[in-house]
Amino acid sequence: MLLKRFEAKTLADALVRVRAECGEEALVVETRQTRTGYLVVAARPEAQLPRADQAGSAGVLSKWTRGYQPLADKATDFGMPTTVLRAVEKALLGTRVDLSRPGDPALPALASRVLASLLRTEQRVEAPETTFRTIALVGPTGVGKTTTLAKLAARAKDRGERVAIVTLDTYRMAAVEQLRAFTDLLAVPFDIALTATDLRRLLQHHSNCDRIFVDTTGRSPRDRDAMPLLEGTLRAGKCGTLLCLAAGTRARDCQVVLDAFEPLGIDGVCLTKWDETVAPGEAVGAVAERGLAFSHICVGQEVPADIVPADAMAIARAAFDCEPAGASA
Ligand SMILES: Nc1nc2c(ncn2[C@@H]2O[C@H](COP(=O)(O)OP(=O)(O)O)[C@@H](O)[C@H]2O)c(=O)[nH]1
Ligand SMILES: [Mg+2]
Repeated sequence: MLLKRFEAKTLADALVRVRAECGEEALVVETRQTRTGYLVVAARPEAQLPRADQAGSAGVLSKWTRGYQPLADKATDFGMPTTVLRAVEKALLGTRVDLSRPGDPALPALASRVLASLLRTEQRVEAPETTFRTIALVGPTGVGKTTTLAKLAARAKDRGERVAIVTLDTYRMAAVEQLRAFTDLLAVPFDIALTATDLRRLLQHHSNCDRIFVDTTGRSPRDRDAMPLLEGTLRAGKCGTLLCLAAGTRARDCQVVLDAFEPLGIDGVCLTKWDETVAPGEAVGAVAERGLAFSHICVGQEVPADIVPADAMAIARAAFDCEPAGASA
């Protein structure tokens, strides 16, 4: 069960119990006064989603409850997988909202909170004190790795951090020139690493920097030989890894990309090109089903403006209300 109920004489006592059992990160879905005290419904942080590609047809074919139907329709249009929507519906049955008929005004907000509790976020990328100092951007070709790196580097510089940029992408000369022009503009050091040893040396050289961003060559997820090499290089540099995934990628293709890049150890996912799709839910669902965390959402080509840190509530609201998460985040 995704949600757990806590009852106590006072609200404070109920919240203490929530914290003790679900941890500081627990998301309170609902608070209610009862005849004997207070009831708090909270989402368990360890709640696991079923994977759509492994779930078979269980629960997929049956109808939605009448109350949930309009929300499920919106979220389906948004691309959210049925398995995720079914998990949210099941959790809502444990709350006081009335699912037997449409129109309960509390439902959209509550459904969003439940969905948000299933979406993890990775915030260390922009945290002031961080273990996340060296950050590599990986992903398929053309998804916006270099653009996202430029946005993140500019934001870090804006916060007053000392930034350096290293690229492993020497596959295309134009890619190096693209980054060089940007680093000149930002006035931050820029280096090229050809090997794992190079990368280690350069990271050592920039050890006075607060944040080092590492750009990588785009890899087709089906290029099996390339991945171990990239993995070895990034491991040598002890890099945190952000996967760039285009928000409009279809669920099946997301699975292929995630399968290919998961061995690198993905710390966070940047959903890029959110502005180019009306159905980012397939990508959102695929990432959430694996328990991976969302790091940022990229909403356009402009550097550094078109990026927002991922906000689980904003994504969930977008799914149910069809508001763009980039706008409401
Ligand atoms: N619309 C849109 N375009 C983007 C976004 N991020 C990157 N792009 C564009 O996608 C293209 C490829 O970007 P690039 O950073 O070179 O991709 P890379 O090959 O993964 O490094 C460029 O034209 C970028 O301007 C985004 O969030 N929205
Ligand atoms: Mg690039």
